Amino acid sequence: MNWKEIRRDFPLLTQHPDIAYLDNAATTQKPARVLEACRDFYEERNANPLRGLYDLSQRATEAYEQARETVAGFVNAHSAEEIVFTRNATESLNLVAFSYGSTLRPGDEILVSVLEHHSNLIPWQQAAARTGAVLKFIPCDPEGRITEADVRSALTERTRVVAMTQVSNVLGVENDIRRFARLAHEAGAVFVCDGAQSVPHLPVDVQALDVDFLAFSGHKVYAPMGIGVLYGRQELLDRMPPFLTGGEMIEYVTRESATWAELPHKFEAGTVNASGAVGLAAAIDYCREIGLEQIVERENALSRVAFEALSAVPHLRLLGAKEAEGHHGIFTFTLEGAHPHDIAEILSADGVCVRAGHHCAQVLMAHLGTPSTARASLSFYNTEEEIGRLAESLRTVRRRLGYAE
Ligand code: 7TS
Repeated sequence: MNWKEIRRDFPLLTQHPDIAYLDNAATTQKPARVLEACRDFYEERNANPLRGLYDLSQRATEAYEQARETVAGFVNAHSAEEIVFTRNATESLNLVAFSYGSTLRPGDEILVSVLEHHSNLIPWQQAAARTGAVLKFIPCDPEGRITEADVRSALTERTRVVAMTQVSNVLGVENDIRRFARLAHEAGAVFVCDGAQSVPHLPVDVQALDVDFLAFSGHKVYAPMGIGVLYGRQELLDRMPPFLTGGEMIEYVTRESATWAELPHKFEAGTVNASGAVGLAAAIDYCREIGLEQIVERENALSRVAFEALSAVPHLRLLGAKEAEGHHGIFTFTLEGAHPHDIAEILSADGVCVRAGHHCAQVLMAHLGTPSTARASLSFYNTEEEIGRLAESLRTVRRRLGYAE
């Protein structure tokens, strides 16, 4: 695999060779192919999909529904009806928490882990507040690991929902979703998987994992911003009330009431982001052409380089797993005596992009006793040279802040 050549598929990276983009957990860069697919939609097929009877609108509808088929195949859904397009993982998780969450009763229990991004926490806090359900937390150890015993001891006969991320956006640790979903099902609960950080980096198969819902964002998997996915098991989606209401999601409307459209349209109110969906399909095709296995291998190799390089930086403390394999390309760290925002600003002056702050995971930060960290996150298009720049720049931070060494 010629990774140098693959990197040239990304116009922003080519046009800005001075930038070492290491914030891929926040969003990824876009290959030219994806940008062209979006442009092609607007130049060749643009009309409001799912409405018009004329040819152009039908072409728009076909492109949109073809994208849904591509996504369904990518996550191995049973059918395309199980794929709902949303704006992002956040909206997908809100949809589940609002709609499936409306079936919760006072005293029912919702389980989340302390690793969760706020997008897989606040919607459940709100669902609990609306219904009288109780929100409970599964703890993790200092390296971010959650064991089967942790999940077993949190489950009760009142647990109705277990919502958990597959890969932590802070620590990069991977949860054993297949096993935890089985435990949830044995307890009579549904399992909601936040795939925002796993779908871009691992093959994710909803049938093999046996999850009831999977949420992810297009923009983290080389597609445009503004398109996201919710996979839901058909029998559950069928029984759930709509989330947003209005045009396109209805079957029949009177002055007083309405009936709902078939899946997945029941959950797609209003004009959809067809060009985004087409861009997402192009991004999936692109990743498949490189090969998911190759992507995993390449990102593991880069992870080993980053783990070694960061471990050798004086005064740096790496959070999470004590070996490269447990990171999935995500490296969160503190540097003694340096505020993470100062680290990010100093690195930025050297052209190195990293994220600093609580990473929208304040419960985890409180659990770990660290209010704020810096984070570098990798993609297959990153290079060993960029990781070297990161480590070199980090070595200068304390000096630039006025420390003797
Ligand atoms: N879930 C996880 C695990 C995430 O990492 C993120 C975004 C989301 C949900 C929400 O995704 P969105 O596309 O709806 O915003 N995570 C990050 C991050 O780590 N830095 O910026 C965004």
